[in-house]
Amino acid sequence: MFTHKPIRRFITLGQFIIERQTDFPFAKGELSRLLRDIGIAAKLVNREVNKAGLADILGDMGETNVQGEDQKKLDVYANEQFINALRSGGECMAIASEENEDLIDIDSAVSKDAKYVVCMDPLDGSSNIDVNVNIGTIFSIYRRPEHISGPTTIDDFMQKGVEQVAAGYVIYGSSTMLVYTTGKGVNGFTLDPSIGEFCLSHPDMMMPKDGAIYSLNEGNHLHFPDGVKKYVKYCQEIDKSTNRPYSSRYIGSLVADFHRNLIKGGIYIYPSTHKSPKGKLRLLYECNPLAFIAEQAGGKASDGFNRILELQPTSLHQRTPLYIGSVNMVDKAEEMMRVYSAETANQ
Ligand code: AHM
Ligand code: MG
Repeated sequence: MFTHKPIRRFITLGQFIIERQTDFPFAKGELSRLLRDIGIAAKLVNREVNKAGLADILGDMGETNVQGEDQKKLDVYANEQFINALRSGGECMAIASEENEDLIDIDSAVSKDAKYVVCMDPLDGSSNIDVNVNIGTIFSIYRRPEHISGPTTIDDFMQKGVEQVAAGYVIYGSSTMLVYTTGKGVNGFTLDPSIGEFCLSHPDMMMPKDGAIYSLNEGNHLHFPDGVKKYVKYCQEIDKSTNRPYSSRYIGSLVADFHRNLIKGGIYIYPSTHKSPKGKLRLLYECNPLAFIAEQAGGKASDGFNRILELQPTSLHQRTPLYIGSVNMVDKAEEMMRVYSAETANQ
């Protein structure tokens, strides 16, 4: 007798966003359209990332960004693609990008009723572009605060991470994935190149509460706070009951290190150092969005002492130390910071 195998149902990112729209009783589809626009830009950037070795797009542009770091051509391309997608989508009123010194106001007829602002790091891990190692995009979406009206100002962006309505990242790697949250769990979508769609591949992602991977730039060891030095030593000690020693893995692309730890369990640390008392990473573009995802997946994100999502931003390009990953590992690192580095808490 002829039997039919059940046809596996693919859920594309677009379908998923529409299905989940009902999670927001007051939403009229604006946030869904905004996420859709980000998904489209991600596909365009993915196309260029995949041929970066071939095209003239690879390499230094000979310019530096606002943080004084080398800007690669692909950074510029990604920045432009995301800005263009958000500008033409009509739901975004302003953008703050790691690559632009000032906020980008979207003042167009199509965006006149827009209510959302977007923070983004269009191409994270840029030092890995030339060497064919994973890079990513990180984004974060806020609604304009009720008490603010008139033209967009920096005040629209000075919201704590707890106010995010959505956040996500794209990882360009052996396969390209988009992972996002709207505060109702975390879902991951893998780009199927044959149909050009992100398809739901990792529903309801949860971060293991414990892990056996620690991830930080040990080249800076001498400059770490004592609490971090003690935590690294703890990771390296032998103790079978807690699976130690842990493995050290550091890709140098925050998105890639975070993504691995999200799936396998682990901790990523970019602490304050003597050279950079506020660390390297940016609160708005990198730390808040990943902290939102980490918490939604059952993980934790801290600056060593305080919850990342409760830090009050005071400037667009503000930096903060970051301890993020499996909850028990972040708890342990925080404990070491409290015991050995309490004096750095208020720096
Ligand atoms: P970027 O946004 O300019 O790429 O910088 C952020 C990156 C992170 O992705 C990565 O974890 C970190 O910087 C690596 O820095 P370092 O080389 O100091 O370890
Ligand atoms: Mg970055």
